[in-house]
Amino acid sequence: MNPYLAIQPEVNEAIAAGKPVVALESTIISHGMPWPQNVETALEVEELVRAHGAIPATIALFDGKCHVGLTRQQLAYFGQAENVWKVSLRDMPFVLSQRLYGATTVAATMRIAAMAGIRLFVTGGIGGVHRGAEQSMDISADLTEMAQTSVAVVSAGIKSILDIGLTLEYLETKGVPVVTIGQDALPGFYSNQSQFLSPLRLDTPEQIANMLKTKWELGLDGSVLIANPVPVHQQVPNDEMEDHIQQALAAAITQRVTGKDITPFLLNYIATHTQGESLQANIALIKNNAIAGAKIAVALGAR
Ligand code: PSU
Ligand code: MN
Repeated sequence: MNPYLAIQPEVNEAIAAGKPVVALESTIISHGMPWPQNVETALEVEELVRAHGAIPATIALFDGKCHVGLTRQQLAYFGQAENVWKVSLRDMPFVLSQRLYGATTVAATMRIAAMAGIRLFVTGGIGGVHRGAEQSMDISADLTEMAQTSVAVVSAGIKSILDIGLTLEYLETKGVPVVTIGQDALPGFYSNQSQFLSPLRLDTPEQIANMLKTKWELGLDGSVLIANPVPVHQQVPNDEMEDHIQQALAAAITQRVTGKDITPFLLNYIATHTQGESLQANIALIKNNAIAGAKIAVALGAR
């Protein structure tokens, strides 16, 4: 047993018994959404996973360990405390050895889920290749992690604060399949459409579970990006978001925001400047992803 892992008993039993488990990240709670909606949403997401037959395991760092499965109190702490680090792979050894509080990104959550034996992970949006990356080289460690760690990721597509085309190219280079549930267009996070076709499409949780199993049985390590469109009545159309995104990107440059602070800055700027409309879409899509993810985990477990 890995000495840095602390798995909640319920989660541990489910993993040991081969029952469906869905990993959840904590950066979205601490750095991706404002309080109190962040905590309310995190609790609702856990409930939805349970209601659809799987055990939720929210992942975060504290007391020098990678915790897999949080109590309500721990979850609430991560939604309110100001001293929580945003932890991607490179930050893990520092935050653990210093015994700090760390909220895990997609990359760090995937790695810890894999250590614990969980194969499916649900989030809102992944990090990717940023606009202007040909100059800044800002490419999220989420992508390199997806290339090597065998945990499937359910997201609402690729967010248009990123360069969607370059992110798709990067995933193709790294051998990461991108499959959209139930439609031909790749969803654009806030909107159920982006300007890109999805490289792949499947329509049922069973088909997706089959594809995951086939990939991993072939010995092709790494993730699959499962794109789940936001429900149409809860989306914010792309052209409406684009203005806000442009302003957010300009503000990030003026305020000299760099490195790991860029993504939280953009998310916060957009949420503030859309009078919460984007936040409502964000909440709707993550709940929608929780349901889809639980169904895929159940189908994966039934095989
Ligand atoms: N995109 C969102 N919401 C989020 C994030 C991305 O719509 O909360 C978070 C995720 O935790 C993701 C991280 O893994 O931001 C990516 O950060 P970076 O771009 O610094 O790698
Ligand atoms: Mn970055």
